[in-house]
Amino acid sequence: MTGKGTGAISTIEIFGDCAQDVLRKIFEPAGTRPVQFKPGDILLGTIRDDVEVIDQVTLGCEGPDTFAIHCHGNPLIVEVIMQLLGKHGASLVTAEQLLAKTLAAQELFNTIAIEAKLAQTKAKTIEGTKIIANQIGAGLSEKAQTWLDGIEEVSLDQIKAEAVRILRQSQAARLIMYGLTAVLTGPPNSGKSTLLNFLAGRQKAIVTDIKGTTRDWVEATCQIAPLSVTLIDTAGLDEQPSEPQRTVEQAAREKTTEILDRVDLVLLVLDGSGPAEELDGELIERICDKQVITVLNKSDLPGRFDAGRLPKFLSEPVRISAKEGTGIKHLTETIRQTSGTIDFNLQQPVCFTDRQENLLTQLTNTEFKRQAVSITMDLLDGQV
Ligand SMILES: Nc1nc2c(ncn2[C@@H]2O[C@H](COP(=O)(O)OP(=O)(O)OP(=O)(O)O)[C@@H](O)[C@H]2O)c(=O)[nH]1
Ligand SMILES: [Mg+2]
Repeated sequence: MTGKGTGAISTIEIFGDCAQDVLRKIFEPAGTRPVQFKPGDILLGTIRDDVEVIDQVTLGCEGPDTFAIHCHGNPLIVEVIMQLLGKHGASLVTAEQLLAKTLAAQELFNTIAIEAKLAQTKAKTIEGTKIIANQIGAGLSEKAQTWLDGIEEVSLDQIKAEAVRILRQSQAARLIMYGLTAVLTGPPNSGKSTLLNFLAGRQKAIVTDIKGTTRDWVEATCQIAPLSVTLIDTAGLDEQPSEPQRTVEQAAREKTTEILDRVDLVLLVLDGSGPAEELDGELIERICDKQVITVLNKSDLPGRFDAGRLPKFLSEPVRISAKEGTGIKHLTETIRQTSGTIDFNLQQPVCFTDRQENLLTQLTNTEFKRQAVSITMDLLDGQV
């Protein structure tokens, strides 16, 4: 139940029909009286593997089938106790599975509320936690309940249109809740690493005036409220790598293209103080169907860059100086704008799990009202 780091105490929860039988094999109470494992009792004793003492612990008897072992907080001790429990037949579940089971047993919450409580722990920003909290009594729960309550009056087309809107809103919501990943790419020496360092607020990546400084990719996180942005700085891509560097160049290129495939946003960083160079062909191919922000860097130097020569699919460039920090506000606004997260209404209904997304997608394709009712009921009360 506790984190994986070192602490004073760690807690291991054991539950299920045979929990007591397993405990009797590994827990030896202090004192001579036989133990009853009565709910409410807190027992002092040792965890033992046969005759070998693993740790002195307290055992909280939380219910007839639920117990909490409070051991010393060294992760190695926790690991040994977990293995011992496994040896005696306990199976390992994640804290999330346990929470889901506990909440479901209480029958107080609908499925969306349980999913919200689980998702809360993963949200990357405070705005993300608010979006999720808003889906419990209001938001998605309320919308689904309104569909069910008004099923006689509301048309199927209206429900489908609303489901489409919720799915659309959810794309930006997901970025706010779970974070946005952006890659810094472009020709060598354009200032990608300088920009990463500026946005991260510290010197994460090495900066030099030598082309090809960055080879391995470098990651840093920065807050561009309401977003938590993971920035990935990559090797500059050059059409003609120099001969002795070719193997390293090739490996760096492969890594960059792999990263480009999985990011939400591309920041194409170009040197605005030089002439508009020919962009790498493979790079263009990779990014042409992605969300791209063109960044013209080094605006503190006289500009010789002819933006008219840029490929047509690229948007109007944002001019910045990563070295002096000018234009950064415009850049962060453009990141919010492009990701659809600017002025995002945290109260609106959105989906935040794959299960919800699948059901809403099914809803957009449904032909009959009774099918819509069953999907909506599933949305509210289906299996977590
Ligand atoms: N004048 C000026 N120089 C800059 C600016 N941004 C970066 N530079 C300089 O440009 C050079 C290259 O900067 P880097 O950040 O290493 O460039 P990069 O794109 O990461 O280069 P590679 O890793 O080789 O692809 C360094 O000498 C920086 O100091 C800027 O806004 N203005
Ligand atoms: Mg670099």
